[in-house]
Amino acid sequence: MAEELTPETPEETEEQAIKQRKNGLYPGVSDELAENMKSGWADTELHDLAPIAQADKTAARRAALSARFPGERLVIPAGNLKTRSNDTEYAFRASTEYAYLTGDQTQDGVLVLEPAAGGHEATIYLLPRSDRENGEFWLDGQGELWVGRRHSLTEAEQLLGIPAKDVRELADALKEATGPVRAVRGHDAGIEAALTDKVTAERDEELRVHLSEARLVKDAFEIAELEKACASTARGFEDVVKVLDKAEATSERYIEGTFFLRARVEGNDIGYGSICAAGPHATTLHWVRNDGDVRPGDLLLLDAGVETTELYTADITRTLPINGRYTEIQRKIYDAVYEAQEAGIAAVKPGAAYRDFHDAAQRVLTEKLVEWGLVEGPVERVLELGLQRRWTLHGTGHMLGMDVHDCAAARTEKYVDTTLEPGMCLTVEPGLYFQADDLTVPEEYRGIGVRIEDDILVTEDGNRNLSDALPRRAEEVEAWMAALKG
Ligand SMILES: [Mn+2]
Repeated sequence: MAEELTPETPEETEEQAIKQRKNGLYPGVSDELAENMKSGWADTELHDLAPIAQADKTAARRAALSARFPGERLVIPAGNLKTRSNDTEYAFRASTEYAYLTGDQTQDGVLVLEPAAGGHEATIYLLPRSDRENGEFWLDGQGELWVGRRHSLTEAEQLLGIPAKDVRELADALKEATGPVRAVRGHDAGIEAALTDKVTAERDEELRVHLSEARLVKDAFEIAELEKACASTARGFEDVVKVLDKAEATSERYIEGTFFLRARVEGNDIGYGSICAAGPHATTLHWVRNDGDVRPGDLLLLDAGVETTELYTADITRTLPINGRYTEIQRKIYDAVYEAQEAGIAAVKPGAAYRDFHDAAQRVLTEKLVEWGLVEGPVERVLELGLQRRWTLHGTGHMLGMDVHDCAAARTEKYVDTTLEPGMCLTVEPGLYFQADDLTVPEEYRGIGVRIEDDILVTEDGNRNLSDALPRRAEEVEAWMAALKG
């Protein structure tokens, strides 16, 4: 086998040298070293592993998927590494569909449900442990010596409760497969290439839609994960309040970095780019450059969420006075948004229309805008024409789960036109935004943006605010900040 490491032709020499350079490996391997590296390694196989905590839940999710598409082969890839620059990659994050159905997060993994008597047989295709004999262990960029130990296929089977096979055999197996196939697209170009003459965009979209709608109602494991995400996020917000003086001395980046530290220590990552918007940046809905000044007297709009190790994210916004006290005009706008959010949260209950909480919050905001003389009433006229939207800008919330904008592929009748059910989790996040250059409002309003966002679980008898560890009422925010700053 050592011969394989020895280049045979000049072209291969160059090719191999490039590959080795790309992987940061030393070119030129003697037969003696190649032989030496094959042996002297302990057997580290793990035995009798207990299944992962959500194994019974992922099995139930696969059973629901199986029942929806009888007799069809279903292919759900985890996805591959994405290049950031040259030979460096972004941190890997498994596709939501794959993680939801397997509980696994391994790059290049693929779940396949194959039609069988009584439903489907599931197989998870993974890269096995690195071979020591052929040198891939230490000469390949994805060898375990470079990227760390993987689970063996036997270990993966025990953990996930799904039979496992070598993913390098999958593309050929799919090419030879007969019968109807559907795949989740957009994650694994190699798998898609193997299926190119077997799938259609329309049928694949039906699979994607099903997996989005399946996640609308959360099971007990998912609710516990969302609780964890909210608890970690609340601690991240506390971390930020404690270092606002350091942010004042530097920039919004200090806030971003502080929150990220909490996300990485307690979870997998942030669930989306943190919006750390001080002063007039708060009026930019997706301000993620986070390179601005943090000034006492201004507001900080912080919209951020920790994603747990099992990939469930929180999505919380607080708008805080940087020096600890709201000014009169800031407080007036803040209280209006708070009142709108209260009305929105009150409208979240089983049997209510999904649109109700949005309508309730928009009505309160519109009443305030009319009352302040910023738009001419009556309120009904403003709502009908949507004139309030110059300052309310966005919808009042969305489903929350593994994706921050969860279940995004669900059909309208299953999402925005649906009625709420226990187990659904959504954000309620009204806001008011007065752009710094908005000449239609008095000068004192300009450059102020306020949003308050909480994560609300629909329960049997109403709702539960999963993010209520963080204060919302203005005077409670001020007292909380004063206590944290000591
Ligand atoms: Mn949100």
